[in-house]
Formats: sequence, structure tokens, C-alpha cells
Amino acid sequence: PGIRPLIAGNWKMHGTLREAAALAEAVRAGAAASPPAADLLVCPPFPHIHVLAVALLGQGVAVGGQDCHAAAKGAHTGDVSAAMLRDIGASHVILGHSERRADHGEADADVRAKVAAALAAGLVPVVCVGETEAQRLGGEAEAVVRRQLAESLPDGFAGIIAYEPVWAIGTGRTPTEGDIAAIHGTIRDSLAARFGAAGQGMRILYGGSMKPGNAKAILALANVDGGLVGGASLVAADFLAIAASA
Ligand code: G2H
Repeated sequence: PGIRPLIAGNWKMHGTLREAAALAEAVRAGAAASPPAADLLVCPPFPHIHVLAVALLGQGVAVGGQDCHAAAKGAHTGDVSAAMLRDIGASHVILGHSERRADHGEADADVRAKVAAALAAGLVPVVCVGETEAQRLGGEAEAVVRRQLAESLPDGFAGIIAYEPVWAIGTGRTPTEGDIAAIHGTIRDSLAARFGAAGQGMRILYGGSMKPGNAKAILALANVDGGLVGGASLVAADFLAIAASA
């Protein structure tokens, strides 16, 4: 038996509470009417998480955060702990997204500390890795991803990996199917080498301009166990169409 896919929506910094609630309700209703062969997760901005987690409780759509702090608590103005996310109903948290790495200078060691904090709080981390365009053109993509995995995952890691080539994020461009399969194979090998059987069973998501039109082909590739969807997750019909193609 294969790994059950996960289709995760990364809503990034979009939407009022009213819009978020409407989007979540449309996803819930669509999935209830026509259950996909995939688990569903939505990751709204922090202020919307609690309301959505309450609304979606037991409805087959999990709710997650887009970041958390590495510390359990303390004097960290503006930050949110993993335990706080868990407390308000989140089950997952995206960590190490390239926008966090770029906008907030997060390095692999920072991501590793956050992943450890998430695991300690009982959250499932969705850890993002991926090369820049210069690294891809320089033939370094696999080495970069291997290094990010080695340095961003703490010992005892249990969670989800998302491969997101930085140059494919929000650009409408995606790697070839062969390139996606190659990197996902590399990620699988790294996970299996370090975590054994557990690594064989970990989900590896693809992210970066995943749309209804390209999802079926991408999700059919070996070692692609779902998607991390940004722009297209803001339109319920598109998100559901991607889920339906899993
Ligand atoms: C990649 C992805 C979601 P988009 O960041 O994490 O965004 O689908 O808009 O490229």
C-alpha cells in the first residue's frame, strides 16, 4: 500500500477572517460532497487559525500554522510558539518555507530548532526545502536539497517534507516531471538513509505553482505524496480539483 497523499493549502498572508471562513467552508463542503483520496490541510494566517480549527473540527480538514518560534515561551515580541498553535487547534505547521528563509533570514539551524519545538508540542512539521534558480542552473539542486534536509531535520524527526524549488514559487513555472521525480527520489533516499523504515513512509510533497492543470501529472510521480499549494489554494474549486486528482 502506498502513502495516502496530503494536499495542503498555504494561504500565506491573504484574506480577512470572513474570507478565510468562507474559503474553509467551501473546502469542507466540497470535500464532504465528493471525498478526495487525499487528506486535506489548510494553513491560514495566525489570526484565523482558531476560528477555522473550531469550524473544521472533525470535518476532515486539518488546520496548520505557517511558522512558529523555536522557544516554548518567553520574551519574543510578535512571535507565536508551537504549543500556542497546538492549543488553538492546529495539528501541523509549515517550517522553513523559502519566504521565511528569504524574508526573515531563517537558516537551516533555525529551521531545525523550530522543527524540534513543533515536535515537542505535538505538531506535525511540514519542512520546506528547495533550490534557487542559480543553484538549479549550476547543477547543485540535489546537493542543496540534501544539505537542507541534513541540517534542517533534527534527530528523531517525524513529519512531512515539501520540495519547493524557489524559482517555481508563485511564478507559474514548474520543473519537468523528470526533474521533480529525480529530486523526490533523492529526498526519499536521504530520509531512508537517516530514518530507516520511518523515512520510507514519510510524505514528500511537491510545492511551487501547483494548479489543477498540472497536479494530476505531478501527483502521479514516484515519491510525490501530495502537494503544498499556494496561490491555487485560495480558490476552493481549484484546491478541491487538485485534491481530486490525487
Ligand atoms: C510555494 C507554494 C505554496 P505557489 O510557496 O507553498 O506557493 O503554489 O503559489 O507557488
